[in-house]
Amino acid sequence: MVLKLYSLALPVGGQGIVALVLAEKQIPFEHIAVDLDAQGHKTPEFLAMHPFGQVPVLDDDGFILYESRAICRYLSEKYSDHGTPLLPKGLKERALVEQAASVEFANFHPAASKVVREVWNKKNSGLPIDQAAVDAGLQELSAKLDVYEVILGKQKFLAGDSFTLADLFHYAYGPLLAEGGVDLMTSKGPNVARWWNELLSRLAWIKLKAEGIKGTAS
Ligand SMILES: N[C@@H](CCC(=O)N[C@@H](CS)C(=O)NCC(=O)O)C(=O)O
Repeated sequence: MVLKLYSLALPVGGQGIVALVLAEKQIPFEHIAVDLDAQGHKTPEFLAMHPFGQVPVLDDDGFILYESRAICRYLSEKYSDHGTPLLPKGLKERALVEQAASVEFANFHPAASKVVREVWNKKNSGLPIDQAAVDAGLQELSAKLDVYEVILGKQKFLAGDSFTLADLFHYAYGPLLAEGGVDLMTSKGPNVARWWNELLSRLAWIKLKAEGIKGTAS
């Protein structure tokens, strides 16, 4: 049976990275749009799949998986021979991807999400922006990107010289910074800018941004 992805159609946050893995790997899937405004993620049926009532959720022939990064890892393993390789097979190479993925989750994501909550979520909902929270988030993110600048001065991507899942996880919140008027990803330093521009120019991402999340199963 074809994979089913329950999510918003907008390729942002967790559903953005899951949809990007599906696109990079050219995996056919059915998209089931969940209407958060109508509380579609809080129905008993949905909560039976995801006890926290969030999107995205993957249904692989009855195997239900939630948490976007876990879904990305699952798909990258299951479809390791399809499309773009995202997880190296060697023990040490894989460990370096997990190291960089942990850095994204423990360092980049918490800092970026503080900024995105203000400049993207609140802005789009018409809520007042807390400038002190923006400034604190920017200071934290800027310090994290200083370290990225050093790492990316020595290698092309975060886990070495190939694009991997560790880089891909940054599409969850990274693009929302610029959409919220924050240019840190390209103004911080030449190495971060080169890496980020390379990520933004990947064809799978450009297509996903232009078209939104659309099922590809015929
Ligand atoms: N850590 C989760 C975060 C999921 C998440 O925050 N999803 C948002 C939409 S992008 C959501 O469902 N929000 C509604 C809610 O939390 O009630 C993941 O990566 O899958």
